[in-house]
Amino acid sequence: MITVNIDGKDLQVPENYTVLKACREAGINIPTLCFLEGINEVGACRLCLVEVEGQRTLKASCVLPTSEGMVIKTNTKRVRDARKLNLELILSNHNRECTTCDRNHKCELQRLAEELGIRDIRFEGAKTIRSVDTSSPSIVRDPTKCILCGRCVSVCEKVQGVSVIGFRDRGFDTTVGPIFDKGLAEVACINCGQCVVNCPVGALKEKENIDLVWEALDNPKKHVVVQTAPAVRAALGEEFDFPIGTRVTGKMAAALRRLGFDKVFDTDFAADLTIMEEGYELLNRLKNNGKLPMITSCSPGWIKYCEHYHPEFLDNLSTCKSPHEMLGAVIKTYYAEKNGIDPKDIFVVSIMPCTAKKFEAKREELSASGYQDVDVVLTTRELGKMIKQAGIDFMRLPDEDFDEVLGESTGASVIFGVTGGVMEAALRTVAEVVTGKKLEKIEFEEVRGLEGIKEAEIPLGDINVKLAVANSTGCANALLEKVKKGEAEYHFIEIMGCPGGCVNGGGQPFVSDLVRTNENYILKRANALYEEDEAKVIRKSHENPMIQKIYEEYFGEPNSHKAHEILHTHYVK
Ligand code: HC0
Ligand code: SF4
Repeated sequence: MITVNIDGKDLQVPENYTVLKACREAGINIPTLCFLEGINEVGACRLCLVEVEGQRTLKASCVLPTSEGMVIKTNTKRVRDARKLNLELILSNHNRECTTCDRNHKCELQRLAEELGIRDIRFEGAKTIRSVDTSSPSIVRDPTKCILCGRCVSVCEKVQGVSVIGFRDRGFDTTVGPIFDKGLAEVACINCGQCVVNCPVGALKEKENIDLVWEALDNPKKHVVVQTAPAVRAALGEEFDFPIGTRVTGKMAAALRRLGFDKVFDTDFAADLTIMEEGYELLNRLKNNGKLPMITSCSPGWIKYCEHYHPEFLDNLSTCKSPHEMLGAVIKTYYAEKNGIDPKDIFVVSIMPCTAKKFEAKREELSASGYQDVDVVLTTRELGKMIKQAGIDFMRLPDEDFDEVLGESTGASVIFGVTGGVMEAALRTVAEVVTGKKLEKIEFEEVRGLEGIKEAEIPLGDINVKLAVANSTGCANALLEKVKKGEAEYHFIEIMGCPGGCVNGGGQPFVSDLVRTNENYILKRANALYEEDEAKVIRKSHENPMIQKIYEEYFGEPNSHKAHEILHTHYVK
């Protein structure tokens, strides 16, 4: 530990602390725009300036290491004036149409302009003129709002291992985007949206599809069915100022009913169905010398990553469709037949924490009934907007249940939304199927936690099954390289495209850098899902009575011919 003096007070901090970290620990909120801990520590925005005794110039605290006896001043006139000037310069080249901006009230630049007391912008100069990139089915990029902080570039490269966006041109013409001014759809972007959730301003956002859903709801000929992903319930409340980690499952179901959906179903039901299909697929591969390791296939960002960057692993992917696609397919086949509705009149909306699901839903092969399994995907943020547009007072809604039959789910399915959850859910079922005995303990702590890569060995009957779990495509890449080089061997791997899993998906509510300093928001959302699992009466997918019923009535058994036709897919190299 070393001692530093911040604004007249001594503070002990570890030797590797930056001045910014020390100040934040001292309870001083230094303004930042480009900083993202461990990911983008570049000192680009120059808002975190401080005065250091003995130094002539002001220093960017985010990249300044602390040293013994350092005397730091964070609130002098010189510091305040310099920060304000730098913020005005950023604002002078920023498209300030705040009232129509997607990030109105959720913009870190807007908040800092208010906090630093900006009332005039003295330098109204030329503005960067670039066209808005709407080529991607998932993400819209508006360079006129970009502040060149580099957060998206760093996340895409360092966390996701993708690197399809970077700084282009020089000086005043500098911009961020794909190479040669291409659109995001023309490069190998995986649509994960991690650039979006880490953008401090409105330069990156999801492709909004709310109007398509209003149109379907207003069409009396359409039977409009909605389903919600596991991770949405752990974060939707944040859009209505509930504390991070508040579970709002019941209010969400109530809000969807009030929005006018004919049926409110739960993707969790299909997560249970996935466990049946994927669990039996794993057992088949283990018994019959099938391709191993088998790798989960529910995260569409990861699937696109695999197609572009690791096509040699495509045969390792489970052939299961992702749960929401399975549910879409079940709605337009089983449910349509049972209720005498023509699938052409059914409109399926998926509420997902994910931007990549917008792309996934458009894949032509995902159309078991002859029509797309899922018609429109909205993010958690878009659902929040719809609820506000409808004037629904979310806080005061009662808790309601999902609709029968496709709303029934278990604790196993809800933890799909956090890294390790699909693996744990699969183990709960596969272990009981293999041994024929009830598990004494159904929690598999080995695969819990937010580390990028987790490994475990679990005895299942007479084999020790070797498992690995990776979250973020960057970590998936590291894991797969080890497998390729023969340095590691597994039977089953879970991969989720986003760091932490879907709870931190690209479609989830924005969490500012400042809030992240004080709260582990990913862990809080994850814990909300583990709490929901614990609160469920049935916690294993194969014990879901509605899953048993759908096999009896429709599919016969897991991996049957009919199940393959409706619930599975294929990958093209
Ligand atoms: Fe996920 Fe899913 S768990 S990918 O992370 O498997 O997006 O929440 O909906 O489909 O169930 C996201 C979350 C899902 C799917 C499920 C899976
Ligand atoms: Fe990179 Fe993902 Fe953003 Fe595409 S969506 S640019 S892959 S971070």
